[in-house]
Amino acid sequence: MGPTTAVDVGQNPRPVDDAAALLRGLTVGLKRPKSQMPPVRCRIQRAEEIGNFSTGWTSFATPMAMNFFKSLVQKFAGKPVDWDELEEALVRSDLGVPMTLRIVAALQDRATSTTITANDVAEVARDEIARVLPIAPPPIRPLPAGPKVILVVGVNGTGKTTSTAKLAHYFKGRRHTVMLAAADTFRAAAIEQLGVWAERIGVEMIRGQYNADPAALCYDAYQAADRQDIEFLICDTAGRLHTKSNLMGELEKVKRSIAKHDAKAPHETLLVVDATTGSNALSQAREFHQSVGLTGLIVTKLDGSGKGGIVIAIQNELGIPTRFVGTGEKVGDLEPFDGREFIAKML
Ligand SMILES: Nc1nc2c(ncn2[C@@H]2O[C@H](COP(=O)(O)OP(=O)(O)OP(=O)(O)O)[C@@H](O)[C@H]2O)c(=O)[nH]1
Ligand SMILES: [Mg+2]
Repeated sequence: MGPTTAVDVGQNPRPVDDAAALLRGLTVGLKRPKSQMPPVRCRIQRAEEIGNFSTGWTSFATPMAMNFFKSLVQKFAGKPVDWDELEEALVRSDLGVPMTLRIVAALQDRATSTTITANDVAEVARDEIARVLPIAPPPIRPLPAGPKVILVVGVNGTGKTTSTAKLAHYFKGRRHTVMLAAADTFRAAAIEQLGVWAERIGVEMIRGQYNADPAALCYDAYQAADRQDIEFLICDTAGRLHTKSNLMGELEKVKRSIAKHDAKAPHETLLVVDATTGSNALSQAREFHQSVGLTGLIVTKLDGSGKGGIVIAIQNELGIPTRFVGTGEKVGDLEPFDGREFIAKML
């Protein structure tokens, strides 16, 4: 691979805390200008008044999405809350401006004659989010013939390699055959990292030379998987900044080379986003989707972040469903996404 195709392994993009910037333009979409909104103040109840909405998903070290509402409650407990504060809290939870506007507008409809309680906020938010999130996105099943190819993409350090290994473990645990392709050829350590996982999980990994062309490697990996009647070929790729067009072009080339074997391959292109990067994940999803056409997300690091709003923002604004969530560093810390459980946990 020549220098023109070198993969950028610069620092992870810093999470852009642009909530404040977003808020400046927030009132634009409200049904009524704030000056005409009812003088009713939003009284958020204490946590103990709200009850426990948590169900299932016990594997989270921190009950991640509960934090969304808990922090809202803790912030405003026992004092009146105004619309500005409520909007800000919603935007800061990474739900995105359109979703925030939707929730606030629905609350406005209730606010004409009564005091809004925390229960109203929870109920309205739950209803509006439920309208957006699919309950269960389509499961990933093997094809009748030929390997199903899953291309794992994303910016640096989001958890691609770990998620590739977790997926292999997940499918193997369901008695499927799996092969890995170490298509992050830019760093020798990346090939080794996936190699260690492959050995631990007990799946074959196709590797190339350090600096080999990832498109050629994926092409070869498909042939190997097809020859061995493997059901799932999972390709780990190098981290790349979504803003660098040459790096996105390299990914398009990987897709084209796999499609030479099967026009529908890769059958899944999953973007790995780190939940802690907040709204930056939305722009990553937008750029990757435009370039390579995503079929879903793997949202990682939900265990420690206390944030999950990005799942909703990306579904709402880009229509890309979350397929799996990463809930820790261990190989078993991956779960298929379930919208109903997610909402139950969030509110
Ligand atoms: N807590 C937590 N850590 C995770 C999760 N997924 C990945 N990590 C950690 O995140 C770090 C980066 O993971 P990698 O899988 O190497 O990330 P990557 O996207 O392949 O990184 P590059 O190849 O350098 O772009 C590692 O320390 C992982 O253990 C998760 O769901 N929860
Ligand atoms: Mg990696």
